[in-house]
Amino acid sequence: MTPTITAFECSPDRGKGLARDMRVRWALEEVGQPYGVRLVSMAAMKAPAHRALHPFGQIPTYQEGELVLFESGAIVLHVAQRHAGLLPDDADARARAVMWMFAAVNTVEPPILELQTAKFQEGGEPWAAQRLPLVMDGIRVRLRELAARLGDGPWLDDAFTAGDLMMVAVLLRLRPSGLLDEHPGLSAYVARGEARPAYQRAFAAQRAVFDSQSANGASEGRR
Ligand code: GTB
Repeated sequence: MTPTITAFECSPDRGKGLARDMRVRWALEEVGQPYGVRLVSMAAMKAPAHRALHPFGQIPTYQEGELVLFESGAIVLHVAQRHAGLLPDDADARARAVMWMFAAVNTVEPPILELQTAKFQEGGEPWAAQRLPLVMDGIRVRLRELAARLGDGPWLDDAFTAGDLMMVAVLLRLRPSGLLDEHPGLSAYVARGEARPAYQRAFAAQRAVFDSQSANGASEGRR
């Protein structure tokens, strides 16, 4: 059965592939599973029909027959468990891949989200200039630790897994800040992820949505 995911009708990132449908698209491309995409507006996301799928009124969601999932990490894990290609066969290596997925969303992503909040929601506050360097330093700590673990290796474990997919997707959001450039090893790691043909196909698919919406003159505010 072909799954259907949801994505922004009009992504605030203007087609840069930073919204969380991108990691789901990438996972589906990695395993070779065709999928459909239902685009939702900001208003439709908060309407009862969408909240029936996603209690928090967000994207992405994933529907496959009777199965409805939200949370990008849970969706990627589901895809990885259903299909070969994103989780190793060895039980211990599989557990480590899942561990890295959690590390991406639970340890590395939160300080990165804080930076978005500090810049875009709190940027106008009188204390913003003092808070921003603290937030950036919090991210620097995590990047230093992650870079130390990655070392010279191409991936977090022996081979590319869903753990790398999630980690690269999380780190990509940092690129505009310049913080990634402080760690050439991490920059190269992210670039390796982006160079994967499956990433390229996923990126092109989400970019095509933005291009066609732009051609139609659609616009929505940043969220
Ligand atoms: N924990 C959930 C998950 O991983 O699936 C978080 C889902 C989430 O935050 N979805 C966002 C959303 O639906 C889109 S990805 N927002 C609308 C709302 O909450 O009302 C977040 C996002 C938004 C914009 C950019 N950007 O412009 O760069 C990047 C990422």
